[in-house]
Amino acid sequence: MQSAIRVALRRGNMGSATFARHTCRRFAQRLRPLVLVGALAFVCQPKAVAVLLLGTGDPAANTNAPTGDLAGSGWQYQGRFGDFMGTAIAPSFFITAKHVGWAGPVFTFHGVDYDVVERFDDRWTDLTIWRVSGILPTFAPLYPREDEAGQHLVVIGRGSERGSDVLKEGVLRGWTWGAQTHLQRWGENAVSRIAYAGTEKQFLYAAFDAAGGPNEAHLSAGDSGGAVFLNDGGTWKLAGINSAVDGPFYAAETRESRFDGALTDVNGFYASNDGGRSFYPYASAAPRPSGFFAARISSRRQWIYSVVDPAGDLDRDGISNLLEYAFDLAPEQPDAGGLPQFSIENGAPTLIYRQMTTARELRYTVEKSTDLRTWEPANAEEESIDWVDYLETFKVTLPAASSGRVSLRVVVTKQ
Ligand SMILES: [Ca+2]
Ligand SMILES: [Ca+2]
Repeated sequence: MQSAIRVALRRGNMGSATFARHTCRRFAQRLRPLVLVGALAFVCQPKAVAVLLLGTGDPAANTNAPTGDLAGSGWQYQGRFGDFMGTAIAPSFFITAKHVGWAGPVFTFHGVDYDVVERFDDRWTDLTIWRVSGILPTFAPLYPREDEAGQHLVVIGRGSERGSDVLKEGVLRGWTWGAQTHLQRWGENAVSRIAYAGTEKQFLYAAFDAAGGPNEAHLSAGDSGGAVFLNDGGTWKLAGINSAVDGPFYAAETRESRFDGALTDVNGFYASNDGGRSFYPYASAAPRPSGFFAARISSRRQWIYSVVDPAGDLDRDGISNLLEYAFDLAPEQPDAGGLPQFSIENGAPTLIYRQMTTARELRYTVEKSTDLRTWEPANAEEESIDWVDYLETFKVTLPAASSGRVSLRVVVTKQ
């Protein structure tokens, strides 16, 4: 896949970049991938369990598409991928959690089996896009903005029942993970905050609050690949892929007391960073619910569009989806800046452009032409002039002797 953008011969400075700055923060929680794992994270032993509800342990609860205000909130975009789930996101693509791996030969969507034919792992997050043979009849729009915190959500997973009560000094704190029934179930929650495990690896985090409504939902092993939807001005859009939960927990300072569960308050229980050799207590003054992590779609949507339709132009601004990704632009709307900028400095033609340092699959090549028909490598001096998070800005300078008409362009090649 190759795409090129020609830069107009005009003076000007680099437009105002509108990218969000992402700050690396340490991941405070212990993450529990939503498949059962060995000592190392993401060693996959698929075992499907599901959305647990605060208000009821009824195994049949919320196992049909939601209605009323929640009608159309993502249930219609869900398919089955082995014991797990995937969400249709393009005519021949679905997205799921990377750590579930190859879960089966087909994606079953609206009762039809589609052969799974190609895999695209996200290098940075727990997302994998799979291509299927054939055309899926419908697919989910992607949530387009990084403003998810505080929003109400609908989460869908494949399911189990609530397990046994977890009590602390006689008070109900939640439930262990229960019997696995592989039923698809939906629940509700809210995005408590965005959790970061590095610049690119971002999650929507939702806490299992005791004050939540009856549909307040938590996740458990096997909900991996299920989906979180947010309502964007009346349209439900895919915002997250179920990835991990807090845990495991220890009832006492013993390895044998380990359990997994959905807890509205973890205080009084213990955590361990070394598999049960040493422990520390949860002991905050306020109730501290456990929660789940969904791989964030909005921060990876450029990559997603570059996979499912690289030559397409979603916002019809003349910039292909691949180039929107390459230059960190908004695939859904025309951008005010961020494109390569040509100028003349002290008689020397220069080009300033940005690279996504995290897009290791992209190759950026600067080319020059004197007639806009024949292009050749610029072979010019290139220096890095700025680097903020995942965006590095380069300045390419041709010798001042390059007189006459000359054009420069950046060719982006996807490997
Ligand atoms: Ca575009
Ligand atoms: Ca755009």
